[in-house]
Amino acid sequence: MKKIALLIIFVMVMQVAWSQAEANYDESKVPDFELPDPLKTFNGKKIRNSKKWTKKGRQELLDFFTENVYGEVPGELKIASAQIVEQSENALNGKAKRRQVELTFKKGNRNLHFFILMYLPKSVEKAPVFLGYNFYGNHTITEDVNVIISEAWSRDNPSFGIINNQLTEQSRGVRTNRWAIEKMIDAGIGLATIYYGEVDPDKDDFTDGVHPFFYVDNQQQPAASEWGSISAWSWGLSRALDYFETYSEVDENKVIVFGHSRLGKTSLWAGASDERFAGVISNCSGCGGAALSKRKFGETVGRINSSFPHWFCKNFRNFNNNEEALPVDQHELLALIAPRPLYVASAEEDQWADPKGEFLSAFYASKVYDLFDKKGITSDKMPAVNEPIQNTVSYHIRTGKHDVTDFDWEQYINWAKEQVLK
Ligand code: GTR
Repeated sequence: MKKIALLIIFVMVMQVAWSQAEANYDESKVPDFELPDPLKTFNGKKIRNSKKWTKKGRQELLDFFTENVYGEVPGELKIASAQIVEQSENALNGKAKRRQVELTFKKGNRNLHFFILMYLPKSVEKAPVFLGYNFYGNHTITEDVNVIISEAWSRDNPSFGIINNQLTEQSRGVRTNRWAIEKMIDAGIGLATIYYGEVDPDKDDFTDGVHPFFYVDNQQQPAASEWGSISAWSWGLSRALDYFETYSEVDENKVIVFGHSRLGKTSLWAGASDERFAGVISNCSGCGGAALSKRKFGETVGRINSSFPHWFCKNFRNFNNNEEALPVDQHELLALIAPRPLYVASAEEDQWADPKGEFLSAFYASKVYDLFDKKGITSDKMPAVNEPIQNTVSYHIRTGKHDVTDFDWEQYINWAKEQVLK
């Protein structure tokens, strides 16, 4: 038994080593590729104004990304009930209000619950918020002992004390470094966060989470054009926004959706597919997020679909090792967010996510922002590290690794004040 376990671990380690070894990190080996022009329709017609973009170009791109990349949501599922299960007027040493809201969804005999943890500035009656998922439960983002520990499945992380797929007291506060809550509150912006595993556990299993709510007959998994996990997580963010529309303490017109890494891919898709989000932040989102797929630098479409078969819809696999065949690229995902403010950020040591590809994507998306007279990224030359470019489309690359830091939040807060809240 022990030998088999060791063998399995060995094979897994080798797979990871192989997948990383295979990745290209050499700029001179980036293939020649032609990027699709977002200002041309699929049959080659030029898009000359924002009206044509919104009606034609945007719509056909949105349809393509829906059916071939992230997958469509197969139906509607509304909030069955929303309950504030815990609150305080004196959180964070009296700086903020805390609210914990449970949203419940029902269909047949199925139930789904997720909890939104909010810290809201006392100085504002109806607060703008950053809305973003966390990786290991709401209780990990703060030391606050009142934050409810999720009962949902979690990936193990022994260094955080997470074993047997369960979240416990031991992991309280282990991710405080990624959430500059006090800086947000000081700037008059709230934070709303949700544990993503409550909407859909992050594993290749379509029997749990929200997916099965829409199965017909004996369906076991979504159809090829239907939603993977990223689309399911985005769905959850939109439901949180539905809730804010009914909730007086949050300004539903000033909700900025944020996400890191796989959850940055999620925030981009949420912002692209739901135009109610007032602004979008993608932190180190990489392949299938902000990075251009056709550069094949770092993680590739084939790699991501084999390591994480549940993230995208099955149709996306048609482009495994076949990025040339993609009639779109990720700059067009970013363009779907226009004319709303967008912030793309990278980290210097996060080559797996292709910082240059993330930057160029923001640059090429800016063409669409131009149609709306909104300033994007005006040069294709990458800025120096730690020197943000802040316009309606913003970008920075900071020193350090794949992570979310105070530096990142300082930029997001600054940009939010200038571009979203004014
Ligand atoms: C990596 C994956 C990336 C990124 C990251 C994360 O293993 O290859 O695409 O999403 O996980 O979400 O932390």
